[in-house]
This record gives sequence, C-alpha cells and structure tokens, in this order.
Amino acid sequence: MQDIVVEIDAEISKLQQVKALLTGTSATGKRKPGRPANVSLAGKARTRRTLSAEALERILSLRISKFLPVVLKSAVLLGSSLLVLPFCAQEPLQILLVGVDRRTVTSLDGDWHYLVDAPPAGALYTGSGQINDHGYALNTHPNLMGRHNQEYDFATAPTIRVPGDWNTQVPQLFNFEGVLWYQRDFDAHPQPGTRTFLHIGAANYRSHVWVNQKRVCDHEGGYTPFDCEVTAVLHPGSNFVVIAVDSTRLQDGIPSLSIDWFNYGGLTRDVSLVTVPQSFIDDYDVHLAHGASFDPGNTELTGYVHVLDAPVGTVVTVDIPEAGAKTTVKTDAEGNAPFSVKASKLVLWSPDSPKLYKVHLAAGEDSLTDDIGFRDIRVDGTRILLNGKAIFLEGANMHAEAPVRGGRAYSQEDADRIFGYLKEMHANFVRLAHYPHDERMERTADRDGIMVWSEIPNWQRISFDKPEVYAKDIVMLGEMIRRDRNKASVILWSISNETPNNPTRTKFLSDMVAEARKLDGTRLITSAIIAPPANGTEMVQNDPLCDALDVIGQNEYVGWYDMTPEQADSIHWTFPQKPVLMSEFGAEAKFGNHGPVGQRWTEEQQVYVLEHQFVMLRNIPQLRGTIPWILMDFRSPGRNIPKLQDGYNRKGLISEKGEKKQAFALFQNAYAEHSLGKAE
Ligand code: GCB
Repeated sequence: MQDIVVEIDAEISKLQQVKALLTGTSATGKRKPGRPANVSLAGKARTRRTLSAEALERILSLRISKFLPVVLKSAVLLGSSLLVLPFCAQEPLQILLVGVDRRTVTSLDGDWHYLVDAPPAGALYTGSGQINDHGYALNTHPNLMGRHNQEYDFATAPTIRVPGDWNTQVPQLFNFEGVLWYQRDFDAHPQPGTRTFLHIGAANYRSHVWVNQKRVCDHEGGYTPFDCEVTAVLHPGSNFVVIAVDSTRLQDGIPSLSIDWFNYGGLTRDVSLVTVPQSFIDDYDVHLAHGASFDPGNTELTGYVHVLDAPVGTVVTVDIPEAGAKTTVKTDAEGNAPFSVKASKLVLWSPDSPKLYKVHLAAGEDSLTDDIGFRDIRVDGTRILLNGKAIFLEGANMHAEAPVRGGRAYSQEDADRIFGYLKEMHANFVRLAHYPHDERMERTADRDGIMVWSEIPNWQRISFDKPEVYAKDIVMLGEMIRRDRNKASVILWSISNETPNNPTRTKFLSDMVAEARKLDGTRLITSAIIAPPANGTEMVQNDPLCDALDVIGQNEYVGWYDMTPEQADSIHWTFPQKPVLMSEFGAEAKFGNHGPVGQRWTEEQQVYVLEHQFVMLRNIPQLRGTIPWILMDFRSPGRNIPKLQDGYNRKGLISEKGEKKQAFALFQNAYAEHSLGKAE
C-alpha cells in the first residue's frame, strides 16, 4: 500500500506539472505571468495546440479529484501493478504533422516482418503490467551457439504488407484480435539541422513504437494519425523500427467493446519518415473568413501557420498565386503566425465547381504546397447554406472497407472506386462512418466535389462516466480536426453515433461539441441520434443533445428493425427547429437474392422498405439530407446468417464485390431527380 501511495503521489505531481505547463499556472494553481490561456508548446512534451487549456484543466482536475478515489479503491483491490495503467492510457502532448501527404517523405510502406503475440504469450507487457522495452522491442536474435538468450527472431519471421490489416492478409490471422509485432530495417542519412518523424497514418488500436531499441511513442486510437520524433535515435546507415500494434477492444476504449463492424488490426495506413528543418510548419489552417453571415463579396482568406520551434519573428509566407493572394507575416512567441489576406480572384469550392488552389506555405527553411478549396458552410434556421445557397445533401454512408479487394481501405484505388460509386449514384455527400477514414478519402472528396461528414468513433455505449475516456476522446477529436481542417469537402464534424440519452452522456458530448467549436469555428457539428420510440404514428425527437448541435443526424430503421415498411407512410416526425439529416435508414438484402417484397433479405424487399422510407422522408419539411445505410456491404462478425449474411452487414446498395443491388438504381433515380427533399 505504501508503494501505491508513492506512485499515486508521483502521478499527481506529474499531472499537476503538466497542468501548470499548459495552463500557465504554477503547480499550486497560480497563473504565471506571460503565459496565455491557450498555449502552444513545442518538442517532446509539447501540446499539439488543438487542446485548449480549459479542456486540459477539465481532464486533469477530473483525473486528480474524481478519478483518484476509484484508482485508489481498485489499487487496494487489485494490487499495484494495474495502478499505473489508467494514467498512461493517453498522452495528450504529442506532435502531429499536418499535410504529410503533401511533403516529400521516405515511405516505409511495403513488407514488414511480423510476429504474433498470441495469448498467453504476452511479450508486450512485463510481469508488473508495464510495456516491455527489453523484449521483442530490442530486435535481438536467438543464439544458435553458446548461451541461451532470446526466443524470437524478426529476421527470419514472415512478412506482411503495410499498409493493410493483418486479418485479410494472413488466413490464420483472420479472427486474431491481439498484439502483432512489426519490424523492418530502413536506411537513414540524418543531416545536421534536420529533424525526422515517423508518421503513422493509422494503427488499430494501441501502438507502441521503438526505433533502434528506444521507445519513441505510444498511441491510442485506431483511426487517426500520429507522429513520433526519431531525430535523437537515428544513425547513418541501417536502422530498424519495431511496432507492437494491439487490436484488443477495451471497455474504456473508443469505440468500446461492442461494434457493428470488423475490428481490423494492424498498421492499416501509410507509414513514412518525414524529415523537416529544425523549425518547421507542423500545422496550418487556410480558410475563407467566416463572418457572422455569408457575404458573397467576401474574398478574405484567413487562418494561421504554426511553425514548431520557430524563433519569434520567423517570416512566414502564404502564397496562392491563382487566387491572387499573397501575404507575409511573422511568428509570435508560440510559433504561431495568424494571417488574413484578400484574394483578388476567387472561385468558391462547391460540388458543381470543386475548385482547389495551390497554396504555398513557407517559413524559414521549410515550405510545402497544399491543394485547398475555399467555401462557406453554415446553417440558417432549418436550412444548410453552402456559399450562401440552401442545399440538400444526397448521400450515402460508407465504412472504410475496400470494395472488391476487401479489408481496410487505404489506397487511391479504393477511394476512386468508392467515389466512383457515389458519382454514379448522383450523390453530393458521404458520411464516413464511424471513424475518420484514410486521408485520401477527403482528398478525393475535395477533388470530386462530394461533401463529407467525418466522425469520431463514439459509437453507442462508450464509458461516458470516465474522465480518462473524455481525455482520449478530445485527443481523437483534435487529431481528426487537425488532419482535415483544410479540406473544403468536410462540412460536418460528428461527435457520436447512437449514444444513450442520459445526463452523463449529454454533458460529455456537449462538452465535446464546445471543444470542437473552439478548434474549428467554421464547420457544422452534428451527431447521429437514436430514433425515439413511436407513439402511434408520432415520433418526437427530444434528445437534449440536439441542443448542442448545428445539424441533427437522425438514425432510424422503420420497416426493418422497427414496425412494418408500410407504417413509415404515416409517421409524423417532430424535431427541434434545426436542419435534419436522415443519417441512417435501410434494410438488408443479399445481392442476387430475389423474392416477393414480404421476403426478408431479398433485393425486392430492400427496395420496398426504402420506397416507404421515401414517403416518410418527403413528409419531413426540415429534412436537409438523406444518407442511407449503407453504400456497400461491410464485414461485421455478428452478422451470422449463413448464405445470407456470412459475416457481412447486408444493408449495402452494393455488395462488397461491387455488384449493384436494385436499391442502388432506386437512389440513383431519386438523386437524379432530386425528389427526396428540398433545400428550403
Ligand atoms: C445502426 C448503427 C450502425 C449499424 C446499423 C445496422 O444504427 O449506427 O453502426 O451498422 O445500425 O445495420 O444495424
């Protein structure tokens, strides 16, 4: 018990120090002179700038005051080994590079050696529950002669492709949920005055990364990118990286234990080495100035360029030649260079004209060029306005599954196929459910003029009562917003899907909404809300979470899980006076399975359910978009009707092989005729 108390004291003191650092207060809570409330710190222990001081204040005070008794109690019950785990669950203080796909990088995609850490092996943890830095991480080799030493060897282990989930690459790993160790060698030529980061597009779910035997970072969250600085551990010539990826679902993970999709594990997106100058552009935001109302004559572009570790007064140039906009500004003490510049020629981005501009950013020795579109999105009463014009979103949901090939989507070919389907169906919108997808999806949406809903994986029941879960959640929110805030296509940030209506959840998510608005005041915030129970023909949406949102996402399965298809015709919905998107509705059908409309899992019945949905949708005056569940069938292990489901959720308009069901044409026609709803 003595040890436990000492450990807790140490953790409290660590947290208080971090809090003091970030809020500009001393460890006793007094504000230090000269430190603003919103801070920007650089280096290993520096904030990614997307986390406001208030958010941290909340997390840390909750962690210290409320969480501690729980930890103490558990510690007494469980012993000290588990004690430290909650505290090291998520580090909010990491660097995240924006625009990595616009830099020249050294790709580490390709074949990596792998070893399976199948239970009860447990090579990732020491006996006391700590991450083991002295086992597989060292990448040593077994002695064939002499003294016995190690019993693993990456050098002779099989290989697996990165990016890519392990489940669809190795038949024996199809159902594997646990730890897989990845290893590869790479050459480096570190130059003085440069820094190098290992950039990981996404790894599901927790990752621990070592380069040349030194742990360089840990990350939690399966769908957002992270960067590990490796400058200090690289040497000229051959180096190696070891990554342990743990796909184990966690009660207090995001998402939690139960999900209706396949928990693909592994290094599922690109991995690269990014070399930058000593001080470099780590983050930027270039957008059309977002005034109180839309002004068609507004050509002001505004935002910031953040230069990590920049000396005060570092000159930053923002140059958009085609728009006739160029400005030079200087960094402040935080490395931040806010700017505002008029563009002499500006065409706004829209689905009809997805105009992207080459935006050149330069700061000191660093520079990069991004392709960015400019547009205005806002709500006015129950209308959604794009560039001042009311719009109706004709869309579909999509999971990050690769059409035809199967498994996690990660390539341009995957994105092209998915957006090809959307365009063929005359869609102008996609909801990327239920987590951030590969960045190529947003890039392709920018290119093709398809508007996007991007979501963090607060799916149904996560541990809303746990401050440490809130802490993880705002890190994920920050990672999502930071990566994609320069994508014109993204018009909606979604904070959750079908969460239980109770005060704890409402407070948690309303705080998240406030945080999202602080991070990005130019976009709309939404959430997909559970359908209310029908009272006869009345469905009244009175979830208090709606108060916090700009746009209400409404999920409902009338005609499939609830009621009969025909009952949809007479349903009358009541919503708060906000724009509503029908964010999920649909029915399952196996491609090629035909029969009467009363027969489940037939293409005919899927169409029948949807036709009755259409009747209902047309009766909702404030409906501003339709997003059927789902564009393509997707793997979900709980869907276990042999021959009909075979491990797939079959609500797709297209099969996982790209075969179009009858329902696809139904939407294609409805969207071509714009017949499901009105923009105003
Ligand atoms: C829902 C969920 C979605 C499921 C879908 C279904 O309400 O939001 O993740 O996959 O229903 O098919 O049941």
